Amino acid sequence: MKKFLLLIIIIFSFSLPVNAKPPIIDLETNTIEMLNKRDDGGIMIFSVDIARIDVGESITWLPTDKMHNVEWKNGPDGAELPKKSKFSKEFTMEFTVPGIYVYVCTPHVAMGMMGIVIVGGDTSNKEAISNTRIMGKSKKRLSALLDSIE
Ligand SMILES: [Cu+2]
Repeated sequence: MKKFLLLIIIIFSFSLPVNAKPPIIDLETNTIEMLNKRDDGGIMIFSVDIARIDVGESITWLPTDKMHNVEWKNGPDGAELPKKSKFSKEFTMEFTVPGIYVYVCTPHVAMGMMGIVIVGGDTSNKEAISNTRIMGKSKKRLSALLDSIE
């Protein structure tokens, strides 16, 4: 069963745009970097596309490259979404409500700089998240990421 899932993940990774990383990543360090360029060639991009964490865990976004931030666009009902973080500053958020969250980088949203967080393995708000109002390339990227978490 695990091998089958892995195969599905691999197939979905290849169906994504060339500059997208394999989309499902378990966080080991609970940090996500804000980058001008990623190892796979993607530009203006977060180091992790889909972060999976448990309820009660935190994620820290690191300003590895400058002039990026984290702006929350959507989350599960009952979740409090903080206001956008300051440019070039570290930002930490604790996740207490399970579900899918979506965020962007304010100045680079049109270039596709966005990411999602799945808390507690709960994807029940996937449809609501797919209706998130979000600009430019980030809209397409959001659908691709959501498709990969079927
Ligand atoms: Cu940015």
